[in-house]
Amino acid sequence: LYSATRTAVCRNGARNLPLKRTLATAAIRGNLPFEYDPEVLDALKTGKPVVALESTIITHGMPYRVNLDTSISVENIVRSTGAVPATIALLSGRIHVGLSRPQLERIADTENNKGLVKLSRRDLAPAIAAKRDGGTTIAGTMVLAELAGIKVFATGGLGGVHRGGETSMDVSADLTELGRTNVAVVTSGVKSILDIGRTLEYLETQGAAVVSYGKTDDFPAFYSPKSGFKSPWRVNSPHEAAYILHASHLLRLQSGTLIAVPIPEQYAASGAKIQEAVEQALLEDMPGVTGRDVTPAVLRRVVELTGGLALENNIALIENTALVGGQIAVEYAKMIK
Ligand code: PSU
Ligand code: MN
Repeated sequence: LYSATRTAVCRNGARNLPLKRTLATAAIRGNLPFEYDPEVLDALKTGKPVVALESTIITHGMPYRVNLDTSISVENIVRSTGAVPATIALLSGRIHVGLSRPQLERIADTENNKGLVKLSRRDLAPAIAAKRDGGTTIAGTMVLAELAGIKVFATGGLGGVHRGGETSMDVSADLTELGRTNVAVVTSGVKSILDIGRTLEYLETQGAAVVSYGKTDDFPAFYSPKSGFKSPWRVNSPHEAAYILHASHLLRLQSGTLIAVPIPEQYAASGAKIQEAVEQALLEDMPGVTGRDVTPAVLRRVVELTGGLALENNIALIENTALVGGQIAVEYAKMIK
């Protein structure tokens, strides 16, 4: 199968290189307000591995300085694997693929930059038109990564079906995005503040591949390596994961892949403690908090309740997905060469 698909790639030539096709079209000709970091642009043009990184986690997911330090450390971890990091964000309505240090500071400085928006798919066009600064969610980052020709995207936790979502209909657009955009999202699973069972059902309906990464098929729950649910698939190496992406692109699937990487084992005990805080936070009234403000508000409360422990785990799991994401991107780049 491996050599058969390789031949297919060669025979179809450019048709199997969506990257080059994308770069030759709107995104790079300037019809869209794209700004590529020079290192990222060079990597995309020459077929070097690139890993997209989201920015809602910086603008709305963590407090100032920790957010900046984490984003820098995550980029360095991606670099250590031989891949190029591309943090994606909106600055004055322009789509930035890869941020400089001052640009990272601009979106991290939530105390001074008051106009930062949380940008899911629905928000992209209005925020571009209004020339806003903002952080892209998983859904928003997937849309832009695909346009930029980036196939692998690493982050912390996927949005999902909120508890009670079957009546409130609060279901993250991250899930529908995985049904319509073929980007691999490397995460530590679904946050335990969500309804994990229904989230997995929804992903199945959307046709997204769900793959656990590691020694078991447990589907991880962000702060904890286990959620009590299983993934339909499992891989245990960057090569196997990359091969799934390769097959998915050859099939011309327009749906994505969720690679679920459990938080490292040494955090499992604290993960259980954080879970108790999650349950408490969900019981508390949060007057006036609705829609896109729900996830950040609950996460902030969990950090408060755990005296920062949740933040520590959050950093650890993102650093871990960045490492795995970089390794997968490196293997995938070899396969399509
Ligand atoms: N995980 C975190 N902090 C966050 C998020 C995830 O620890 O801020 C963000 C991600 O960007 C994810 C988004 O895509 O929350 C989901 O938000 P919503 O449920 O509103 O779609
Ligand atoms: Mn929501």
